[in-house]
Amino acid sequence: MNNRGKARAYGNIALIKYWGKRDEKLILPMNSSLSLTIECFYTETEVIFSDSFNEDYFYLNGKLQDKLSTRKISDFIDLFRKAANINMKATVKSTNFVPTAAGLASSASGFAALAAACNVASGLNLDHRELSMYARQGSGSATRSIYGGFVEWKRGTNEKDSYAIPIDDAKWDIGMVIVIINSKEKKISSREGMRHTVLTSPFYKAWVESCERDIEEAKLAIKNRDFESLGLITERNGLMMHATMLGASPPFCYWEPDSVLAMKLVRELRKEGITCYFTMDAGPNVKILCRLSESDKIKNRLKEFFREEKIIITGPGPGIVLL
Ligand code: FM0
Repeated sequence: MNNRGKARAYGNIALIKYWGKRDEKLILPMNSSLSLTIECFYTETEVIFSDSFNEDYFYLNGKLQDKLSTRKISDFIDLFRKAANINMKATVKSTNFVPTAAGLASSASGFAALAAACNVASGLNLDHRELSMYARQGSGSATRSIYGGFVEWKRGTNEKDSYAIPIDDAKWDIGMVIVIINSKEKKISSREGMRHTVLTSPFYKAWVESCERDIEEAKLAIKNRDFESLGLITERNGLMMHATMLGASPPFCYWEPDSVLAMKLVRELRKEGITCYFTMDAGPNVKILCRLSESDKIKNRLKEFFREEKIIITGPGPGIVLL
């Protein structure tokens, strides 16, 4: 046992979304999802186990965190402590590396980095597949951040076969342009939003069925390097996820007027021959799947309406890195 581990994990953006759990404790999803790991945003986390600690300490960006957020980290580390028979408390130091002024935060890179660091510190030495199942229990989207490029998180049939697998390294002129749109409204967490949707939206069943089709078509498009098909599937899948929320009771919506503006601009760019497609998650930001070689052109158009520092270009990111 090392007692210490440090790792980096990158964020990911889902093209086929995870939206809804069939088991809230084990974080088992209703449907399989597919994402692109991105290099512009990552988390570095160090975990140290020691007999000299009286409790768990969690530092985020250099600041000691309160009881509530430390509790979430403690519960997650308990999974490793239990499996490796460790009784020691831990100190966790985590840093988010985010493009300036972005306001992006990610539980995906956070829990993937924490899982990878715990894996080393606990001496468990799990392989990537097992590690993705541990990360899953911190946050669903973290399952996919274990790997780079295009990644599938398999729905599975039980807690032992719901894990991520790498699909393709995405090194074929794939990129994203992220438009940061500030929201004045209080955010509904994805955890809360998806729970409410599963419970109340009559569109939910149709969503899960559509995902079955979308994920197969998306994987085929990646295999054939058919970027246009992949983009169209991405766009319709994202829109359908947001439609489930509009059908919830009471309904809710993450879009801001500027989100709609960015989405319209993507459709205009497409008419002009630039292949790019939008998707949105549990917030107002718009993520544009594009050819990395065309990302500057896309940024230039967006600059007519959005401040330059709010437009971030990124290529595909790698899987977890041990530090
Ligand atoms: O990433 O309740 O992982 O597939 O980003 O922690 O399991 O924060 F658009 C929404 C991510 C959801 C789609 O949810 O939820 C996606 C979303 P948790 P997450």
